[in-house]
Amino acid sequence: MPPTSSRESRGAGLPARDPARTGPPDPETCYRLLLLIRTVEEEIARVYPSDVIKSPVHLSIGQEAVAVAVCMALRLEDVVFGTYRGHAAYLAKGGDLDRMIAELYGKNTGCAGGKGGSMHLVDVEHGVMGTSAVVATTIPEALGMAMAFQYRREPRVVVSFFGDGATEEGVFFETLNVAALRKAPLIFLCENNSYAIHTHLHQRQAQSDICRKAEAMGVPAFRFESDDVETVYARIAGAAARLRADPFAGPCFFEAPTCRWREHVGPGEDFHLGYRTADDVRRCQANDALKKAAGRLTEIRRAVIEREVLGAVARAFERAAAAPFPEAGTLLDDVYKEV
Ligand SMILES: Cc1ncc(C[n+]2csc(CCOP(=O)(O)OP(=O)(O)O)c2C)c(N)n1
Ligand SMILES: [Mg+2]
Repeated sequence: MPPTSSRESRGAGLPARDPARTGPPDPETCYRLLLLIRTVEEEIARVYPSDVIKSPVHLSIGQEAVAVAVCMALRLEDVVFGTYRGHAAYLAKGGDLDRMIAELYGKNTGCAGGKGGSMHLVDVEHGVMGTSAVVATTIPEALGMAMAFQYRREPRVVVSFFGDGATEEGVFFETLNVAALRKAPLIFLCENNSYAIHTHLHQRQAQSDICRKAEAMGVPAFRFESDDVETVYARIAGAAARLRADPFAGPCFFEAPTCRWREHVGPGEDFHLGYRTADDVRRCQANDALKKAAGRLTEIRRAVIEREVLGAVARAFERAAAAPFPEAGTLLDDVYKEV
């Protein structure tokens, strides 16, 4: 059954968001989420060299806008599946901040008990069904959940986030095919940052129009021109409303252009590798969604939100540092889900 709470908790003392809200994106919520994700990831990057974080980290600095726009159009009872670059989707969907940072620290208060790390985030209560280190693996899982909602006639939407690289996996095509056949209430969301590790899309795909691949499998597809929050939000809110109204309305596919500012994995930059230049990234930075969102608020409101977010992030890192590691005897716990 869907969660029953009427207010969505944001964890770590951040104010609740009304999950039933479907109007235009609220500029304060938008700024708060973008700032939260950016601040968390910059703090991860800052502390990473000290080795307190026990897992690889794939930062989404620069990519936050898509996850924020999509998740703002979702309700608490809707769910998302993501990738190892999943901090943004987890936080934007309302995943608990303290439990995420504790997970990165490998602590037993972490959202996966400290055993999953950055690539395996989960917060079922807030509709974050899981992220995975293995490219494309959560795409069929998302379809399974969408088919369950459809079978039970629950007006709930599933979003499957994945990168452009995931569209090269066989399971991507298989999942789109079955989703189209079954008319599943599923939104496929490709965050196209042009790269799989260090290789550009055009060096990997002879036919690199990703929307055409989706359409070839029978899934209507739409490519956003940019990661503008308002535009993405409006389209996704419309798609989600359609799927809630009719769980047999069928899947849809969106491709959103985005830009990863940091290296593929780790806290730094990687321009020395030569696959792209600092100028390429500077061009993306000129369109920073966080700066644009800040510009929509008064200085006073901005200052209030900044204090709130910075305080919550600092507390989350302090709590993670102070929490205990899991007991050795719990190593094999939670390997299988008892049903
Ligand atoms: C099945 C599988 N193959 C290869 C890898 C190695 N790998 C890790 S990330 C990655 C690139 C994926 O790129 P994309 O889907 O565009 O996501 P991005 O990292 O750009 O967010 C690859 C090939 C993997 N983790 N899983
Ligand atoms: Mg990519």
